[in-house]
This record gives sequence, structure tokens and C-alpha cells, in this order.
Amino acid sequence: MIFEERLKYLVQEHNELINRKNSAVKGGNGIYDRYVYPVITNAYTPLFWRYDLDKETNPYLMERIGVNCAFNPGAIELNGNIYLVVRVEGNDRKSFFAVAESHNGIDNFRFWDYPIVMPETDSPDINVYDMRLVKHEDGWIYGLFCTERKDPDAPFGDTSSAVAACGIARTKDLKTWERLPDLKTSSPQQRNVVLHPEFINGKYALYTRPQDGFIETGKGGGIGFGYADSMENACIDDEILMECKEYHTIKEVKNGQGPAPIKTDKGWLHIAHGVRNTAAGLRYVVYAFLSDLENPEIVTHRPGGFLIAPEGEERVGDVSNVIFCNGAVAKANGDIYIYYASSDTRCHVATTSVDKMLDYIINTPEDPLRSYACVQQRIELISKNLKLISSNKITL
Ligand code: M1P
Repeated sequence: MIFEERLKYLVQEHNELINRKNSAVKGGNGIYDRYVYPVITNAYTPLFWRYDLDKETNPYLMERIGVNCAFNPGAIELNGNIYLVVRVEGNDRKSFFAVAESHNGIDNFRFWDYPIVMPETDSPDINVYDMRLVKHEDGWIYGLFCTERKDPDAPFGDTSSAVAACGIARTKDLKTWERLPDLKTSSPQQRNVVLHPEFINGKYALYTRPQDGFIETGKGGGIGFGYADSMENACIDDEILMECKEYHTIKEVKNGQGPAPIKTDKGWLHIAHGVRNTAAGLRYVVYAFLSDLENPEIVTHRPGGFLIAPEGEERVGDVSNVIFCNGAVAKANGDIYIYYASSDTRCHVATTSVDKMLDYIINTPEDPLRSYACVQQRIELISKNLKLISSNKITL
């Protein structure tokens, strides 16, 4: 009886969750709308991924292979549907990729029956995560992701040191993936590498994040940029830093490109993450900037501060105080769906538009890097508003 009762309960709970309607939170900051519920959590993964549903072999209906969390999704729109390639992490800490599909991109996300089988290279990945999906003008959909392997030079007893590199795969349908050799650069490690969607002078252009170590970026850091002649043997000879980490900012410790940039008539719209240190550990927020249409490595506008920082339940999870984004969808009507994850645990959506994001990016003043200068910026805003209020043009 335990089996039947539990099965009924589990099925009902799961169905209620995946059929739950989501809605925008009222108010907000006017730049984007947050949503009441996450779009995906570990509980969205099918029951048949986690339970042995055979009463003979699992009479207590125990979870056999648990799923710990579902986060950091890459995103793409195909044939009017939104597909997220989610970083699903088992209870054993290994991440893998799985596609979840929704028609409206806001709720009803359903995982496909099987996770992605990502082929390995000659040097097997220990962990794979954070895929950036790009529909490139060469006709392929590329998935660039982090592949992590144990550091072969780690001294005896060091079971933590790892090496991060950029794994590359391509597909036409998100089902069958062709694995290509990992990206080669002169940097010891790479994470957060993203393919630019268009050729530039006949070359593939990539955003990189050179780093000296696995966690610490060291003298690398910043969002890098470089060209590769092909993706079949991708190699960047000259890597420049285009968007640097900076003292006493939201990106003091490190930063990284989020999804592939979105083309607008004012420039390439970038969503990125910035990291600073605190007494409670690293704090990750998402920020935005704009770069030149012809030369996407030249940043033209840098609004100060963060775009999305953790709020409420977003603050807590396996790695608390983290907002991370590696997926966004720009729809034909100008809407933008930003998929972000909170605290390495769950996936959310924030909706905005190209118009709103350009207004935000172009009209938000740049971080002047000193408290005194920040006060001047704010006084300018206050004075302007008080004039409107005192002339009765605005009533508060
Ligand atoms: O734990 C926070 C994030 O840490 C890494 O990002 P970065 O390379 O910028 O430090 C990644 O492991 C990412 O997946 C994770 O969300």
C-alpha cells in the first residue's frame, strides 16, 4: 500500500507543479518584470528520472537517483517554443544538460524524456555546465559550455584542484550533438566562453573569460574577446580584454559574458555577471552593457551597478547570494526573456524588451567609482525631480 499511496501523492504533486501558472510580480523597477515562481526547479525533473517505479524492485518507492538542483540554463527560441538547456545536478554533484520546453517561456516547462547525451573528447569531462546556446549565421546551433577536469598537476592529497576549459558542441535539433575539440587559447583556464552569433570579417568571434586558476581569475579576469578561423578546431591566438574587473564595483573579483549578445540598432546588448567578495563569501549579480555594432569588442555604454541581484528566496541555495545568467531569448516583437538562476539552485525568468533595456543601458549613469561622485550623480537627479515637484508638474 505504501507504494500506491506514495505514487499517487508524488504524481499529483508533480502535475500540480508543472501545470502551475506563473505571473509577473506587480511593481518592480520598470526595467524588467520578475515572476512569482521559478520557471524550473529540481522538482520539475520527471519522476521517472529519480524513482525506480517498479514495485518489485522499489517497494518503498524511494528516490533512487536524486536530482539536487536545476539551474544556469542556456536558452533558445525555435519554431515558436522556448527551449532551455538546463544545468541539472544530481545528488552526486555531477552536472549534465537537459532540455526543458515551454510554449510561452513563462510556465509549463517540461523536460524531454531523456537528458542530452553529450559526447566526450579524448579527455573525458568530469563535469559539464553552463551552456550558452547560439544560433550562428553558419547554420549550426552551437552550445559552448564549461568542461571541468581534475588538475593533472595537483599535488598528492589535493583532491580539489581543477582545470576549466571551454567545451564546444553543435546541433541542428538540440537532440543530437556533435562534440568538437575544446577551445584553445593561451590562458591557463577558461570559463564563460560565448560565441558571437555573426561572422566578423569571415571569422568566428568569441567572448572569453581567461583565468589563472579554477576559482581565482588572477591577472586574467575580465571579459576577453578573440577570433577563431573555425569552430572545428577553435583556437584564439590573440585574446584582448574588452570589459575588465574593477576595484570597488559589482565586478571587483571577476565577471563573465552571459548569453550571446542581442543585436539592436544601437549596438550589441550584453548581459553579464559580476562578482565581488564579502564577509559572507562571493556575491554574484547580473549586469548589462552595450557594445559597438561593427566592433563588438568596443564597449560603448556601461550603466553603473547591477541589473538583477538576488532577492527573497533567490538569496538562498547551494551557493547562496548568486544570480547567474547564461540564457536569454530576444523575440521578434522586441520582447526579451532573461533566464537567470538563483544561488546555483533554481531557474527564473525576467521579461523586458529591447526598448526598455536600451533606455536602461543608455540613460543609467556609469559608475563614477567614488562615493563623492556618486553623491553628485544622485544630487543631479534629486534637483531635477524637486524642480518638477515644486513647479507642480509632478505630485508625490
Ligand atoms: O557558483 C557561482 C557560479 O560560479 C561559476 O561562475 P564564475 O566562473 O564566474 O565564477 C560557475 O561555476 C557558475 O556555474 C556558478 O553559478
